[in-house]
Amino acid sequence: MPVTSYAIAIGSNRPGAHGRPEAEVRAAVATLGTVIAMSPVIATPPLGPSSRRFANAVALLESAESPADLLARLKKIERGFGRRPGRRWGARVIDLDIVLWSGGIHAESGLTIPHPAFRTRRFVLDPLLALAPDWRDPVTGFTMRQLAARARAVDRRPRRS
Ligand code: PH2
Ligand code: MG
Ligand code: MG
Repeated sequence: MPVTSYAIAIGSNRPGAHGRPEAEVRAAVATLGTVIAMSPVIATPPLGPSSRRFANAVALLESAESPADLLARLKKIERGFGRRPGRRWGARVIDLDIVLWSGGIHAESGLTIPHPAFRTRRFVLDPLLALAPDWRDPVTGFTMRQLAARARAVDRRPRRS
């Protein structure tokens, strides 16, 4: 395959062999390969049932791997960091998700790119905004700048009880 760009979201909310979650995130990025840019590592409140805060970041990776091959390699890295299959959304040492790639829409055998849930997740959109504000989501046509602004607006909306 020709070299393509991938946006990888990295998350950790459990200490591991490298130390605190932020150190796990940085160590994971160091194993990814040709990382051409990395966002700041941010602390985020957990979305979902886990009670621990996350360290999150996004890295831009260049690779000639197919999406399926890259996914298999990311799973291997997760296992190497001590991640074990368990409760969905449980605390994890490392989570590596493919969010976007320069190949557009990809949907096959258990892997959907763009990541189906990234458009509402500020812990993905805020770091992406820092790296690739003009990258356009091939599904909605919105740029990362627009998606991040929409997600911020939703967070500001007053909640009814
Ligand atoms: N990942 C999840 C579920 N919830 N919350 C935050 N803040 N950051 C994450 O990376 C995250 C989450 C499932 O992968
Ligand atoms: Mg995830
Ligand atoms: Mg994952």
